[in-house]
Amino acid sequence: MPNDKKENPNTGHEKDKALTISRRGLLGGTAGGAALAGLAGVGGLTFGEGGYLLSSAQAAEGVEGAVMPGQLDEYYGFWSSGQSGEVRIFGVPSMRELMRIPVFNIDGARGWGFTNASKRIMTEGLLPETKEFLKNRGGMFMNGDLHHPHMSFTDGTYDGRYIFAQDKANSRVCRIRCDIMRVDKVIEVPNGSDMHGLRLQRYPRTGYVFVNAEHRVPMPNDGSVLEDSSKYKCVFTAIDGDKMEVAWQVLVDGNLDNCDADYEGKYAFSTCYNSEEATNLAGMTANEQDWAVMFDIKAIEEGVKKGDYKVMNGVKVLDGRKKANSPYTRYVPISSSPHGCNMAPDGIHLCINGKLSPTVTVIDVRRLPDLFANKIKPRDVVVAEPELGLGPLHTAFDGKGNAFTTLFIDSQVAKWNIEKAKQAYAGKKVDPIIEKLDVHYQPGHNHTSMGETKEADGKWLVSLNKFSKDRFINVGPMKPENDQLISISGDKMKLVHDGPTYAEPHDCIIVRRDIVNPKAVFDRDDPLFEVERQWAKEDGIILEEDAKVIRKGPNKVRVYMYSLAPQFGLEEFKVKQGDEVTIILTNIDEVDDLSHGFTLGGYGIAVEIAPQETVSVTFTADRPGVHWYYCQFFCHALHMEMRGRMLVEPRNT
Ligand code: K7E
Ligand code: CUA
Repeated sequence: MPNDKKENPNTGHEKDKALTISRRGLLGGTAGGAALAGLAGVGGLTFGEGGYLLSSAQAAEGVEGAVMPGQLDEYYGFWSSGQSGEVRIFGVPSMRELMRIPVFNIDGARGWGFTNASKRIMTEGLLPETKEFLKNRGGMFMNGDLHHPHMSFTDGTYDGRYIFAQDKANSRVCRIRCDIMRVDKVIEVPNGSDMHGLRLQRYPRTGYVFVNAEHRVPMPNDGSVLEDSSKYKCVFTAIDGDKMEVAWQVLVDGNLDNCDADYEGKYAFSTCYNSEEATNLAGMTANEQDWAVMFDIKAIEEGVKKGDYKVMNGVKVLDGRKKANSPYTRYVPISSSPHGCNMAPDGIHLCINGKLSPTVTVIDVRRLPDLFANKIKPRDVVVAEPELGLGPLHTAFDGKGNAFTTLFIDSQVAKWNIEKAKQAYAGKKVDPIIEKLDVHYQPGHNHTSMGETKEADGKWLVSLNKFSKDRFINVGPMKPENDQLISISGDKMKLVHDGPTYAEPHDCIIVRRDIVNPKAVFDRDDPLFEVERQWAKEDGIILEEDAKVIRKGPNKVRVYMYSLAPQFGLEEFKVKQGDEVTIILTNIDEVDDLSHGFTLGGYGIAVEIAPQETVSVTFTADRPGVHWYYCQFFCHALHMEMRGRMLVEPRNT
C-alpha cells in the first residue's frame, strides 16, 4: 500500500490509490460496499494461507475455541449489561462483542431515545402515574438495570423469535425482535417493585414471561403506608409475551429473587428470601429457613377463570400467600436466602442455589402434583442437596446429567453429577463433586451452550465473574468484569479465555447460530415505521423518492428526505423559529452494512438509519441560525460531504 501513494498535484497531499478507486466506483453509482472495502484499506496486514490474517492471534490457531480472523462463531451469545441497561450480542466461543442492542438506556449512536419510534416504545407501556411523574423529566427513564435476557421457546428449545429481559431499576420488561435485533415493546409491571428474576415458559411455547418483584412495597404505593412494613407486599407476575400485557399476578410471602419454569408448561418456580419480611439486613437474614415457591400454572389459570382475584391497577391479582392456604402456590423450605433457580434440561430436576448455605437443593418436579394435592410434605419434593462450597449462586447444565455451580465466595465453579447427588442424599457413600475449577474472580451467573433448553450440548460454559482484579492492565479504580470461557466437552474443564466486559453482565444465554437469522436490511413494510408510512400517505409523499418540506400548520412542519450514500435528499431546508419540526428519513441504500446517521448540530439529535429503514425525529426549532446536519456513520469515501443545512429563520423580531 505505501508504494501506491502518490503526490496529489492540487493539494500536495499524498493521495492513496484505494481512495481514488473507491471514489471512481462510487461517484458512478451506488457501489457503497465496494467503497467501504476500498476505504478500509487493509494496509499493514497480510493474508496467510486460507485467507487468515497473519497476526499475533495466529498463535491461537489450533487452540480450542480459537476463532481465527475470517472465521465465524458457532453460537450467538446474548449478554445482559446490568446497570448499563442494554443487551449485548457476543460471538461464542471467540467472546468477541459484536453488537449492542439499546433497551433501557439512551444511545446516541443508534438514536435510541431520540427517534419517535424509540420514544414511543419506551413510554407507551408505562403506568399513568409514571407518565405523570416523568412529565417534567423528559418523558422517559434514562436508566435501567437489565439482568436476565432469555430467548423465546417453542417445544423446550429456543425458537429465534424474541428476547425478553427485565429492568430492576424501573420495574419494566422489554421484548427484542430477533429478526432486526431491536426492541419493539417495553411495559412497566404494576403492583410490584423492581422486577428482577425473569424466565420464560418453555412449553408448548413462550407464552408466558415470568418475572419477580424483588422488593416488598405497599400496595398501592401512594404514601398512605410508609413505615409499617407488615403492609408491604410482593408479587409474581406472568406477562403474555405475544401481547406484552400482564396476564395475572400472584401475591406471595417474602421477597422473590430468581425464577424458572418447567419443560411441560405446568409449573413455575421462584427462590424466595426474607421470609421474615424485614426491611434491613439483620432482619432479612434472621430466619434459618426461606423458601422456593412453586406456582401451579393451570390452577392459577382456573382461578382467573373462576374470578378468584382482585383487580389492582388493572391487573388480576390472585392470593398465593402461605397463610391464604392457596391452591396456587406451595412453599418448599430452603436454607436462608437462596438465589439462583435453574431447571435442568432433563425436565426433571430443579436446582435451588443456596447462596448463604453451601448447598444446592434439587427438587424433582414430577413430585409437584402430589405436593399440590397435599399427599406429600413440602420437603418431600427434595431429592438431593449436595454441599458444593461457599456461595453457590447459579447452576448450568451440560445435558449429560452434570451440573456446574458458581461458588461466589470460593471463586470456583463446581462440576457435579445430579444422579450421584441423589444417591448421596439417599444415604449412599458417593461424592457427587467431579471437579472444581478456579475462576477469576467471584462468579455470579454461569451459562452453558444451549444449556437452558432440551438441546443442551455440553460444549461451552461461560462464567460471569464480578471481579477481574489482576487479570487485565489497570484502568483505574473501576475495573471491568471478567467473563471466562470454559470448555466442558472433555473430561476436565478447561479455561480458554478471559474476556473483560463493561458494567455489568449478570446473565447470558448461548444460542446455536442456526437458530438466529436476523435480516441484513429492513423490509419496507416493517411495523417499526408504520406511523411514518401513515404520515407519508397523508402528505402524499413517497418515502423512497421524495425530499420535501410540508408545512402542516403555522408552527408545524414535516421534512421528508431519503439518504443514499453519500447524499441526503435535501441539501438544505428552511423552518421558522419555534416550529415543531419532524424529520422523516428513509435510507434507500440496499447494501448490507450501509447504515447512515443523521446528527443535527447544536440540537442534541442523533439517529441511525439502517438500510431500507425509515426513522423520524421531532423537535422544536427554537435556536435560529444555520445548523448543519451530517451523516454520523462512516458510510462512503464522501461520508464527510454527506451533510446539509437546516436554516432556522427568526420569527418576527
Ligand atoms: Cu444472580 Cu440479578 Cu441473576 Cu446478578 S442475579 S449474579
Ligand atoms: Cu452516510 Cu456517512
